Amino acid sequence: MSSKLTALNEWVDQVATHTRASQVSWCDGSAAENERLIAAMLESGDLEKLNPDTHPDCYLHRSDPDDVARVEHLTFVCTEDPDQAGPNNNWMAPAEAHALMKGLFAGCMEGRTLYVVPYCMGPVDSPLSRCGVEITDSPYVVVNMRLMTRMGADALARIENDGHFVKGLHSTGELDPDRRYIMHFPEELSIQSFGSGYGGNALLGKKCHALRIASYQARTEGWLAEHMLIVGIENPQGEVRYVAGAFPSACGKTNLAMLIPPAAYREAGWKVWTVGDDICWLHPGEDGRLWAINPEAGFFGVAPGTGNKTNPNALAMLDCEAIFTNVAVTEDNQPWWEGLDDRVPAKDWRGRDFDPRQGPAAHPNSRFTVSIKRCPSYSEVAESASGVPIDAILFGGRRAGLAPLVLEARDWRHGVLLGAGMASETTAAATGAVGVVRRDPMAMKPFCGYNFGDYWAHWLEVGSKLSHPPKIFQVNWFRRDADGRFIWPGFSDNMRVLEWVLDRCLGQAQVRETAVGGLPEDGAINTDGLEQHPDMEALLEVEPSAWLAELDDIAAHLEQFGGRVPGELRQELDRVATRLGEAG
Ligand code: GTP
Ligand code: SPV
Ligand code: MN
Repeated sequence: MSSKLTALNEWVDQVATHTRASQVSWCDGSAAENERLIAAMLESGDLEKLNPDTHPDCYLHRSDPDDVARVEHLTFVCTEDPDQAGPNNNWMAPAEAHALMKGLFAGCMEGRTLYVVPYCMGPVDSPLSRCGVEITDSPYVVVNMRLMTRMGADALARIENDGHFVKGLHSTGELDPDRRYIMHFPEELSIQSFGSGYGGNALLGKKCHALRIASYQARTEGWLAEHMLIVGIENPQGEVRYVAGAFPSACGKTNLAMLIPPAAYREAGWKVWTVGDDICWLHPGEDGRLWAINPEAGFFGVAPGTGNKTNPNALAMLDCEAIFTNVAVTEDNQPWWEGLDDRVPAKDWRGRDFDPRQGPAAHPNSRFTVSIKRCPSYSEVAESASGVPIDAILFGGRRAGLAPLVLEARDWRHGVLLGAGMASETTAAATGAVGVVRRDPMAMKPFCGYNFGDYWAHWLEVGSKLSHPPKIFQVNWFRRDADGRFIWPGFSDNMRVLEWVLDRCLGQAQVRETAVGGLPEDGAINTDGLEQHPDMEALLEVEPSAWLAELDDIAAHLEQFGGRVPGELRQELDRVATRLGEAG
């Protein structure tokens, strides 16, 4: 190994000694290595083979029933100064966190193999990409990282070139929820995760590196690391425009990223191109626009609700070379989840005979892992070193009331306020109560690696550098009627909102200015061909008294961040409140 990799080798040796790993295995990302790992996991029971006729090379993993989602209360940002982490994060002093983790990791890999997983977030040849190395004792993590990132030999070569990388240390430990911590040390560019084998807790390239650590780095380097999908919309003239969208976990990013336009749109020549479904790194370009790359190479997507009507592109990519975590299976061993079809599954996510009295068959946060290249709408530009230029940014939440289907920000500063003021109903993506409205600014509440006050200031700062900033919109696909039914059809019909958004970017579609932002004029959202005519009045309703109360609540939320909240943001909030008061 070259001298440039000395630091890496020393770290691996040190960890192997401390954890008393029986073997060290450097992962090259090859197909042969993947096959060996899968064979071993079939042997150990970590994986089960799914029906090879219907789902060749697909596997099921059943996680520990107490380890099924991200654990926000056990996730920490450990900076010297607690104000650096901010009230939006759990904080622990670095020395204390290191001592705690050292104790947990001591001897934890005895009898186990330590895998060294070099990975690159973003195209290996892009200056915008960043590398890391995850040490893990979980072969499940290795095979998932191979699908989710550019993992192996190419990444290692880039690390050798760069001379630096983010250090991630992971062990599943005993999967004891009382001995589980996800620690971030942004000042050291390192992560330590113990006691969970699940998704965002264990695949350290994803939320830990590409969001928490990257957002911290991005702040000092002048860019943004965001919880956003990236989608390209091609119009009948063949022009492609790119939209980025921040929606909280399990609020529709994957679905919007690969939507199939309604029939009339397809016939007219509209196409949708998938660039990314979860994470987006945004860089101001020399042309004054904002350019985006997807640092990931695969999807770790929500299974429930994925069906032929809602997301046919996802189904098409899931019939080969996919890993399913905590889904149910049918009699003939096909993966199954609620919303897939009307078959009755044989076994639930825990492997028990399915009994509806014991709850849903698939865990509500059951997921699939698959390479982005298997997506029928995959866009080659996902490999572009410079990324794609963004025309519009969407901030979306899951809100039964209040938030209209779509709302246009007056300008960047107002858009930052819309993002900072986001709230959404909690979902099964994290442990804890589901369906509770909470503030989730920019969909980054669980993922921002530093103080939200500084983060909003940074958003304003980035915007001030753009001569052609994207237009910002708020969207809500989840408004409900008095009976609790969604009043917007959603999924492919979200194309109708995207069309209006893109027309607005060209200054074309009709808008009605209101105190809280721009709403589509009557008839400006195309509803032709919908089976049921949606109640557009209800979807676009902005109720002044409810909004005044909301603005008060947003103001109280901002106050938690005290002096770190940029004055401009407070002034913007006052302006909106004043306009609303005058209008009322
Ligand atoms: P993470 O991977 O957790 O970050 O989530 P995500 O934002 O990618 O969410 P995803 O697209 O997987 O959607 C989560 C759930 O919302 C699924 O059950 C979807 O079926 C459902 N969903 C997505 N889009 C819509 C929509 O437009 N309308 C409705 N009613 N449900 C939707
Ligand atoms: C999310 O919870 O937002 C996810 C899944 O995308 S995880 O990788 O577990 O964070
Ligand atoms: Mn996510």
